[in-house]
Amino acid sequence: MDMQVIPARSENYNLKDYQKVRENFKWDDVNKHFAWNETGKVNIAYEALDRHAENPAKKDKVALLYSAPDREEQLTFSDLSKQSNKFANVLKKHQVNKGDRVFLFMPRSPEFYAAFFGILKTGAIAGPLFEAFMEQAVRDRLQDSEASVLITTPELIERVPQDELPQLETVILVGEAGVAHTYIDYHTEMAGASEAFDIEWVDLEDGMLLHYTSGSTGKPKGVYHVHNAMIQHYATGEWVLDLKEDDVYWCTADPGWVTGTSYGIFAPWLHGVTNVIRGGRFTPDDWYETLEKNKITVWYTAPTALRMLVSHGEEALKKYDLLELRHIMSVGEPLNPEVVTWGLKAFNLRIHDTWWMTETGAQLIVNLPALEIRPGSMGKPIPGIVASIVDNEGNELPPNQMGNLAIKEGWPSMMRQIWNNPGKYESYFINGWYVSGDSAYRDEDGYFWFQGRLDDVINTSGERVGPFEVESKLIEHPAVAEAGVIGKPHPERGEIIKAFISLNEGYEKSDELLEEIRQFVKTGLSAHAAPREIEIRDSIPKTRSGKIMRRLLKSWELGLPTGDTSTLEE
Ligand code: 6R9
Repeated sequence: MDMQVIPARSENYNLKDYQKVRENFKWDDVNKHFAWNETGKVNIAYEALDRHAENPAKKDKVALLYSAPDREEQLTFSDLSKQSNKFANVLKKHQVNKGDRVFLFMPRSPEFYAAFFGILKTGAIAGPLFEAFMEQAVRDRLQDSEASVLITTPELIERVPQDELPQLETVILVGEAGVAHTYIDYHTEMAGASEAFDIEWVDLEDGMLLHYTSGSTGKPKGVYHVHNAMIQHYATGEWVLDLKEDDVYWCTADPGWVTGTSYGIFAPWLHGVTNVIRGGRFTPDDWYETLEKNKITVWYTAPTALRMLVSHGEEALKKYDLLELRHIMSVGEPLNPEVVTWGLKAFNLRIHDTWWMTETGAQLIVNLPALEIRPGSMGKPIPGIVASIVDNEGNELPPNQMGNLAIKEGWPSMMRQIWNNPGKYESYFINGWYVSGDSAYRDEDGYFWFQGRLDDVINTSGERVGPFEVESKLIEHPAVAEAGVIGKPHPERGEIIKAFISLNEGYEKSDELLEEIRQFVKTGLSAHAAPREIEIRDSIPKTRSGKIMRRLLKSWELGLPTGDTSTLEE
């Protein structure tokens, strides 16, 4: 087969000799980059902020370069270190202790990042939530985690059903200074708080982060990460993000998603690099403007965004001067080979695909600057990671055979628990392998090729949506009797959400009703979980044990053979 190959970058990279590095690599070698290696005292907030704030050569460097349509702000490492100290003091005043869950439900803003690190400095566990979440999504996560403190805004507080959250003791509102009469006001509290804080030293295996993510069954699960993950955030920051002292880095992901924490917060700041934070939703021109205005050098984004830029056309791009941009990466869904080819032409740069998951905490299979790219492939495992394709019993399969993409258990940033659900956690592991739920194959040269999800999880514009959550919301609507939800392939968004429903007695099909049902999910759960297409059927296919046969719905939708339907209910 004639395969297109994009040669490795010619600069002198640390990982030039990939195979040699892989063979000699030990995770312990990364430890020497951290203060705790000498002091024995651990806290990721110290390594990412305070260490730089204590360094005379670093303290006045811009850490956070914030730009939103209505606000521009720069915070140095020293500023951010002090702001987060203040917030840690605010939390202490409200009795927050190590291990408590403190949630953030607010847009990206300087206050978000100060609060986030303030939480970590108390030894508490931070839980960032997407600002797009509606009441039910917020309730499920705050209930499951038993969060005792929530930081949110006057606009979003309406979506927090406080009477159903008995364990939620404290709500802090970030709005106009002083307006939060009946709540604790962020700005008032911060004004009265000290800039000095005795950071809580923790163990590498102590918790720091809870990210909720969707599976194919049940409610979203709380993926629990510990401070030890910093080892891998740091290492991949060097190898994959290719961060250098003078870089201006931009990760477009929201911190409600794991990419927005591991790579929107930790990796750049562990390296002491200037990090651009851009709030709000953006049009293609906003992307280009942000890149140009901030002279961004390293950019981590997602296929959906890149596909939007492709369809926006090359003329638009010509208006901008993006000569500073030197390194681009992508994550979240398959990166189409055409987009990689477009990137070469449009930016004269390679776009480096990276594969990982909320559960894995950091990148695992990637295209390193030092390796040639085979467009369409996710690349190869980073040093320290053993990846393979296994069958359902956990036996390795030979090259070019499709199977479960699996990782040998025990890398630094691996999740340590599913919150309150040990059984779920155990179910990820078979025969020493972490089984990802993705199907893939590996070619003879060790490149991995993504094929699809093996479960029913939907990936729409890079966001994981659990069909069960959407189905549950749909059947709360009085007109809906049953619902089955699938991902339907879509050229720009990867997949869109399609719902099949049956109606209760007394309801007639109409466009108004369908729109009402769509809005019901949108305002009850979240905009990205609302089905773009709804189809009414007399009944929804189920197994004899009552499980919705999404696989069958999908085959119908795509006009594919329906396969084994022996368990289908009459
Ligand atoms: C970081 C993140 C994980 C799922 C994963 C897979 C899909 C992620 C991908 C990719 C193809 C890539 N995915 N990266 N598919 N190529 N480079 O995305 O975490 O939100 O938990 O999603 O996303 O299906 O299993 P998360």
